[in-house]
Amino acid sequence: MERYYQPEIECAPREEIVAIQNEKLVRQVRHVWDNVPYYRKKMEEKGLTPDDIQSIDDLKKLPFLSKFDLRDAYPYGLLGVDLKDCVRIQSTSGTTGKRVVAFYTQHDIDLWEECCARAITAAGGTNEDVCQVSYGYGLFTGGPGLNGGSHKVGCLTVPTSSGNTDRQIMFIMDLSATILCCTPSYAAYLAERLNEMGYGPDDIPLKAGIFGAEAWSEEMRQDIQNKLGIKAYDIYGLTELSGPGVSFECSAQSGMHINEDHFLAEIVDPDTLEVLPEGSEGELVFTSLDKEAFPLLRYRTRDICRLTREKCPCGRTHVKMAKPRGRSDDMLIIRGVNVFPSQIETVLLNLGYAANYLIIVDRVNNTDTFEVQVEMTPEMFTDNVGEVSEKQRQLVDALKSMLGIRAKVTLVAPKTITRSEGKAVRVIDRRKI
Ligand code: DLL
Repeated sequence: MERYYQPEIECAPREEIVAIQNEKLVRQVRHVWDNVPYYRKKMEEKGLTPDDIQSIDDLKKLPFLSKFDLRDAYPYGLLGVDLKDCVRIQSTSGTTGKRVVAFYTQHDIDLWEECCARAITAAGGTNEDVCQVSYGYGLFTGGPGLNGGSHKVGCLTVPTSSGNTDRQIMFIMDLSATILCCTPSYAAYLAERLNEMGYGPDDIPLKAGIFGAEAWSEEMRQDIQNKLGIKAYDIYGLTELSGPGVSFECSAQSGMHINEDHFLAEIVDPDTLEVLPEGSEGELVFTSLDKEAFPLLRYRTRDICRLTREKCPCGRTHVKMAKPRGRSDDMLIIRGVNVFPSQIETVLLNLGYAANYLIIVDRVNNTDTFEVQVEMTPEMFTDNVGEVSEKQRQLVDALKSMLGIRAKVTLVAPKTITRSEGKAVRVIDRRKI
């Protein structure tokens, strides 16, 4: 049976959702105009006033915001309320330049946690569940967001945060945790450890996982589901818009419903910025319709994906986004060819490897070098040189047919590639060092 946290809005007829969006957009543009001089200036430069925005059809007139603006306006330049009305900040784990700092009023926290509660309920969560939150707590939004959502649903919340894998497993087994929230790469690691400790899918009390914060393939979903004996649900979000819960999967597991009463989505061509028709692949752009403290309009996420309004069997009416292929900035350009790490993951899992790999790119004599280190599973580990080179050849061919370019494949012994407890680091690009 499909469960909903707020059925009246999650399953509302399309006209009702559009009416809510129209009303909220007009109000939000006025709020930003009145309170965020940085964005008001951008509107003025385009000759716009709030009166030009009467409905969501006018959205395309508004200027975009990008990560560049966030850095430019750091830390307070995009704040929409007095600092005394803010109750929290969260921040990204950005490795280059300034971190993004997002601000929240109590109202913003409530709506964020509600979005996470919708995701947990869609994964079957009720007040009878034990929900272990193994996303990091602190500045990262994963832990605090799912923690708040879990409280709202009434689950017994186990705030383990990330890391200390043996303790995670102790709590899962001793408290009979039924829902696990963490990154997919950490879920894969927990599954590996549980299996090594002799727990098969039927011994593990978990029934659902809510995994996101990084790109993961359909093959990885199957692998985690089989090893943990659960149904694995994708969840998406970003700090700039609140955190996890901007969109989430339902039982159909075929794309994530965007919480359209709070976030208006567009797909644009990343080069021309032209809005693309439904179904096209492009950059995801979001407008937050009712956030007070950090009200971003037309924010360019750099995530590449597509939207679909096909009717969903779960009964929800909100638009769905496909799994993002990864950020446009995760995309590697190797010898002129676009390569997403998630494509490599697909190849590996299809050939029976686990998602333990590292991509190393460099430039030697003006030519890109491209190496993929792949960890053998214990079952395939062998000292037989002939067998190893046969496996390598098979991988080189499979990668070539997926990507169109040749990689050097190095097979490494089990357990030699560092496991991730949060977002996995899969790429070393020495060209940038
Ligand atoms: O990763 C928020 C989050 C926490 C989402 C927990 C889901 C679960 P940031 O650290 O700001 O926020 O990173 C946001 O991560 O723009 C995407 O590129 C990527 N991302 C997030 N969820 C997914 C997903 C959190 N389900 C950036 N699939 C986003 C693919 C994802 N990429």
